[in-house]
Amino acid sequence: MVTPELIDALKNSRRVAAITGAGISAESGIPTFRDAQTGLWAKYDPMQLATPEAFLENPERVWNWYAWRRELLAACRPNKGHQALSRIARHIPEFQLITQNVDGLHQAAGSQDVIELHGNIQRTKCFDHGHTVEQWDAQQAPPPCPYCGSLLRPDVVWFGEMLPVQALQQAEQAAARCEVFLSIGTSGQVYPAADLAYQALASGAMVVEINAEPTPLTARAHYAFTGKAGDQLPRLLA
Ligand code: BV8
Repeated sequence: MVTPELIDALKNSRRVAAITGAGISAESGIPTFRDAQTGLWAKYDPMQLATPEAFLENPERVWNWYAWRRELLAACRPNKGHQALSRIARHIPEFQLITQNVDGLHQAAGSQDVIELHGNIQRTKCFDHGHTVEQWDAQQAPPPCPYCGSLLRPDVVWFGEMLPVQALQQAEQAAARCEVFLSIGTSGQVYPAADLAYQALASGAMVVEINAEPTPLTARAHYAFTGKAGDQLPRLLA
C-alpha cells in the first residue's frame, strides 16, 4: 500500500534513481521476456536469438526477429507508468532514469538523459565496427554495412556482450549516490543491471520495488508493491 510517509519521503528526496525493465512496457503492449505465457523467452530461446553467436550462426533469423519486434513497437505508445516517471524529474532535483529496455518508450514519454543499459532496438549498427546506420537495403536480411560491408545488427546488448561502459558507470554512480532507488517492472534476473539495486542498498538508499510478481529483490527492499506499474507509479509519484 502506498503510504503518505513514502510519498513524502520521495517528495523530500533530493537524489532518486530508478531502474526499469520490460514490465513497465507491458501495458503498452510490448511482451516481457520471462512472463510464463506471454514472455518472449517463453516462445523463443534467447540463446538462439539474443547472442552474437546466434547472429553469426543464423543472421537472417536474428535480423528478422528484431525487425518483427520493431514492427510491434511501431504501434506501441508510452503508458501511465512511463508518464509518471517523466513527471517525477520536474520535482526531484537529481533524478536518474536507468532502463534495461530497448524500446525507447521512456524518451517517447518525455524522460530526458535516460541511461539505456542494453541499447536501443531503433538503432542499427554493423557487427564488425559498430558503424551506426540510418538506412539500409530492405531487400536484404541482414543488409551489409554501407561503410565496411559487414552485417548490420540491432544496437542492443546481447547475452555475453559487455554493457556500454559509460552507461554502466553512470548507472552505478546514480545507484551509489541516490537516497531512494526505485526498481520497476524487472524480474532482476539479468546482470550486471540487476546488481544496481543491491549497490543502492549497500550505499544506504531506501529501495522501493514495484513489480507484478515477487523477485529476488522483494525480500531486501524497504517497500515492495506487487501490482502494475501503470497503476502504482501514478499513486507513488502523485
Ligand atoms: C555481460 C537486450 C559481461 C536484447 C538483453 C553475473 C555478472 C555479469 C554477467 C552475468 C552474471 N551472471 C550471468 C551473466 C551473463 C548474463 C546474464 O545476466 N544472464 C542471466 C540470464 C543469468 N548477462 C550478460 O550476458 C550481460 N553481459 O554481463 O557482459 C560478461 C560477458 C560474458 C560472460 C559474463 C559476463 C548482458 C545482458 C543483457 C542481455 N540483453 N536484452 C533484447 O532486448 O533482445 S536482456 C533482457 O532481459 C532485456 O534487456 C530485459 O530488459 C532484461 C531483463 O529482463 P526484465 O526487463 O527484467 O524482463 P522480465 O521479463 O525478466 O521481467 C519483467 C518483470 O515485469 C516480471 O517480473 C513481471 O512480473 C513484471 N511485470 C509484467 N507486467 C508488469 C510487470 N511489472 C509491473 N507492471 C506490469 N504491468
